[in-house]
Amino acid sequence: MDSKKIAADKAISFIENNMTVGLGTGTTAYWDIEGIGQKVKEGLKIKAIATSKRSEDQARSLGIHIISFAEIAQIDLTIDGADEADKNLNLIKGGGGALLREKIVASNSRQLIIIADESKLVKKLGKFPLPVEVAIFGWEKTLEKLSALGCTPKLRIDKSAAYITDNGNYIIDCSFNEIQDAAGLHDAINSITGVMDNGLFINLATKLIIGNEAGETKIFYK
Ligand code: A5P
Repeated sequence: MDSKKIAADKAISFIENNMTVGLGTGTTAYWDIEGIGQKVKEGLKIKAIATSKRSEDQARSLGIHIISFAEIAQIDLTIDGADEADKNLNLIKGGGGALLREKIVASNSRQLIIIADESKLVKKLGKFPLPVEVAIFGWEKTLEKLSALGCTPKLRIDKSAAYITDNGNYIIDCSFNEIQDAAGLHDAINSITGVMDNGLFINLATKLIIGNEAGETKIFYK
């Protein structure tokens, strides 16, 4: 069984009729959107906000009603993946390049359920290079300032050109190996002019659902 789908199916069981739901991005969130599409066909009534153009396209193709922030007060529940998660539910996200929209959606959600396979659960965050979304203008100087925080920064490349986010920015992937003070690092990175946001999600997730190949799930609560 696909562990990512197992986790996604469990998360979908927390969706109720008439909720506004945030849709994540990535190969795990893919299963969440597929599953929600199926429930909508069976009669579930929800409105959704997507964290990327590709998730929005997938959702629309399944008949999920997509709305904008202008139409709602708050999102009831967002389901999204992660690149790393610890047991305190702090995360690294942005491997798929959608971190800024993901964080905007997450920070406007009453609940954020993170779904993942077992490989994403770590003792300490940082092995996965931390994605940082930066303005294209002056990115070389922003990279130097990120480097001064003790990482090896690398401009993300996609098919031999710089990767451009849905928001028209670059991503710099920062290898720290091990992050000691995730909250402090989050704030230090975001205080650099030219940085839009970084992939550390601190105190945002309310549940972490880990799926495994045997079809079981383990849930960690905040
Ligand atoms: C997208 O920008 C990310 O934050 C994803 O949620 C994260 O990279 C996990 O992706 P996968 O589910 O594809 O591993």
